[in-house]
Amino acid sequence: MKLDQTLFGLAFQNPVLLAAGTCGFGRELAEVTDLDALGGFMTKSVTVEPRQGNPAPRVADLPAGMVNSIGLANPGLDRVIQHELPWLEQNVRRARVFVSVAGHRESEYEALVAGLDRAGGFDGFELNLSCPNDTRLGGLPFALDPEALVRVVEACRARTERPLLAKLAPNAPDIGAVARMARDAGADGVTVVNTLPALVLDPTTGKPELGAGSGGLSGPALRPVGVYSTWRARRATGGPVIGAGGILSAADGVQYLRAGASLLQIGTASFADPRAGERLAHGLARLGSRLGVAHVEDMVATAQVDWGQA
Ligand code: RRO
Repeated sequence: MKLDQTLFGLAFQNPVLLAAGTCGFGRELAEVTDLDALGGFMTKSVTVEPRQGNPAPRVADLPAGMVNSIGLANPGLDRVIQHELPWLEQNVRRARVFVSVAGHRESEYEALVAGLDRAGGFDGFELNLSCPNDTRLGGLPFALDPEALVRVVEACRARTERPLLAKLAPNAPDIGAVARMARDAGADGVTVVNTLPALVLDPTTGKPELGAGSGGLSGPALRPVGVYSTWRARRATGGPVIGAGGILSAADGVQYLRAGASLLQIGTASFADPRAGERLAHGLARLGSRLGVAHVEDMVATAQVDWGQA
């Protein structure tokens, strides 16, 4: 099965991207893997000011995944422009790079997109509207507040002509409707899903295992939620949808493609194996051919689910 596609006016050599927050800005990973073997990657979410992140422990391992509360640790807008983007411009050729941006206020997203847009070294934006660990000044993430979501996407759309993706939350009451709103507000595509709010307690002390308290669940436990969300988002928008959540094997990737994802993101899997992305791309090509599919686009949205069934 051939894996190349053109989406958002960009050529992707394969559909495998690394999820935001799982590969920093690419530098460390470049020492152990070939970034240019990937379809692309999303950077760690960038905020206007640098963030130290949350107290340790930041990660709890579970039998079917993990819970994290990193707390948006990142070097901040200025340093990303001065230090990270020039490195990406020099060192990444074929992989597509999306800068993930996050904030508390609409004005922060707008400032991030406007500031970054003047720089080179990347192809598009992913608006992180769904971080479970840094909600808006005591409120909900943007992806769970439809009016705020529409305002922030519209404001960012006005600031860039680069591809603009909206990363949504799995715990929205109707993720199809949210995806539709994001598209109507100007997003070129949606990424589904971010991690699911979760709490792990020490049964003896009753205290949370994570330094920050609650966190976000990722890994295999999240996979059916991601596949479902992909299917709903694709039905509601007609695509493009980027699927994320618990993808490890080629069979997992095929589930997401069939549900309607044009591109895939892997996250938790690449913590265990930094070359998981490369392996997934090879595995998808082989499995697709075994299933008799000539081109990856022919597999997208081929799920045999009746609307009444789900
Ligand atoms: O940094 C984090 O704690 C974090 C973010 Br910004 C996010 O979007 N999703 C997540 O699981 N962790």
